[in-house]
Amino acid sequence: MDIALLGNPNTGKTSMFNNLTGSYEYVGNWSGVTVEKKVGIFKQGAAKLIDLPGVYSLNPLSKDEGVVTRFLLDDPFDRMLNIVDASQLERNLHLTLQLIEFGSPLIIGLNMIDVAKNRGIQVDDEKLSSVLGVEVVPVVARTGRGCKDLAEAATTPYRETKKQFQVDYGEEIDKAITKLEQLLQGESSHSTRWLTLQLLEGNPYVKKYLQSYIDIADLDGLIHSTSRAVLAGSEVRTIEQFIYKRRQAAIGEILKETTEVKGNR
Ligand code: GDP
Ligand code: K
Ligand code: MG
Repeated sequence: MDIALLGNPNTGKTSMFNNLTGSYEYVGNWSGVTVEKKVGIFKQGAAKLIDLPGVYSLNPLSKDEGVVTRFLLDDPFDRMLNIVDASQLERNLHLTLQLIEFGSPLIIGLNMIDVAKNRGIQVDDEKLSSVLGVEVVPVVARTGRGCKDLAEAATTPYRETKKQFQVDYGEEIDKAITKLEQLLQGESSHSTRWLTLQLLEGNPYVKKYLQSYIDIADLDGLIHSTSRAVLAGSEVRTIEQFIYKRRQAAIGEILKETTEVKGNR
């Protein structure tokens, strides 16, 4: 089983990688960039853990960050392990929502719960799990607390039981998803919802990928017509901003249900 390790920068991915894996199978660079590629073998069992660069969003700001989208598009893997910083949940969930949209089996390692606690932030991991429809395991990667449970959960064959959280992006984006579905004619195995959102956000790797199936004029037409419709009567100026704000609003709702901040911070 191949498991992709994903998360924002500085959330404890490397600490977790070292906790979960014993030996390295392969060390090299990701193609086209000088970012080290690390693949580790789980201490128990034969599953592989693939370390990926830390990113705040899948729409890359640099070639290094593009490694993540290219990996999701091109490399086969079985599931995603998203390391989330419990003390920075609001920021971290932007990536998590995009991973949910991608649609591969997902498990969350809710890390830094010690830091969160010290700041008076209490995250209800069970509630977070039920709201997102994703398994959540609380951990402290620095001390190893919970890491065995996470290893076990991550390597246990996946059963899809819960309905996963869906951001409401509104009618115009839903129309764009339907339109892209028509243009693709079943050619891609990736989630059309995810492809549409990344295309509209300006992810260049997703656009390039879609160009292997769809004429660029049709893709640009879809982007422009959706932008025009979405931005009419809206205070935001770009469709990327529009999508960001919708995710932000959804995250606000998620936090309301799952997080409590006590005392002075
Ligand atoms: P990465 O950038 O996601 O690979 O994160 P690192 O594994 O390099 O961790 C960033 C910093 O956070 C390091 O100083 C770690 O020791 C620390 N760290 C990682 N996990 C935890 C945790 O659960 N609690 C605390 N207090 N610190 C952590
Ligand atoms: K780091
Ligand atoms: Mg790291």
